[in-house]
Amino acid sequence: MNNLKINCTIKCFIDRKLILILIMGLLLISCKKSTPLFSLLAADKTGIRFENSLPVSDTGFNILDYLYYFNGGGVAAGDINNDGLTDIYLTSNIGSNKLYLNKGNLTFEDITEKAGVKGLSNWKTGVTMADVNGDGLLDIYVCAVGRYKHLKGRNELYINNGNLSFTESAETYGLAVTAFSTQASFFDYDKDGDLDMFLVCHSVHSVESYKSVDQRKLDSPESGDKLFKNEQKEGEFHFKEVTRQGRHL
Ligand SMILES: [Ca+2]
Ligand SMILES: [Ca+2]
Ligand SMILES: [Ca+2]
Repeated sequence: MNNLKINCTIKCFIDRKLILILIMGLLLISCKKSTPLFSLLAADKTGIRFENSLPVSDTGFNILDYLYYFNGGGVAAGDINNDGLTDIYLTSNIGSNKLYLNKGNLTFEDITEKAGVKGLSNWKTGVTMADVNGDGLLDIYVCAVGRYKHLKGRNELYINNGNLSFTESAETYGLAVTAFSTQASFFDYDKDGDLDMFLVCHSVHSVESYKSVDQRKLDSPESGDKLFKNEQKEGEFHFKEVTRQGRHL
């Protein structure tokens, strides 16, 4: 009986000791200062001073007129001069877009003006970097909203000249889309070696849109997503809209 009591006391002591060690271990882990994964760098250090400002007092155009007013702009990151450093392009809804050249050590130079890429439209939405013409240099495709209230604009394609300047060529390439464009993606959907484009568009509904479901089958030039085929491999630097054919792929 006495032996049993002694064994039980020893076991309880060991159990309590284990629990104490466990608690101390947990306390040590929780006291250890965690290192954040990211650090916020000041604009003075990086040289990136960009703000997508929208006036809230402009009664001529606001979220009541346009549901997507606060959707924001866009950003694309890519190496425009093939120096191994990632450069950054930002779109502003109503201000100037900005192109920042990476100079190394996380410092950037604003080359928007000399590169000729500040934007032509008065409501820009998104941006994509892709080598649209397949010459080994990243080009820039900017999405915009056009033909709505006072908004005048179209999507813009900036072809990289290889000397830190770009030439706006959307008309030439068949990509000067006037619509409720949100964002474009370039990918080779037909696997012929050139980049095709899928364009995501938003829509501004009117009362007339609440009608028969058959309306879903109707095309709208401004709303609805669009697919464009690159005909470079067919010998032309031109894109052709194939949205209807794309529905059957
Ligand atoms: Ca670069
Ligand atoms: Ca290119
Ligand atoms: Ca293709």
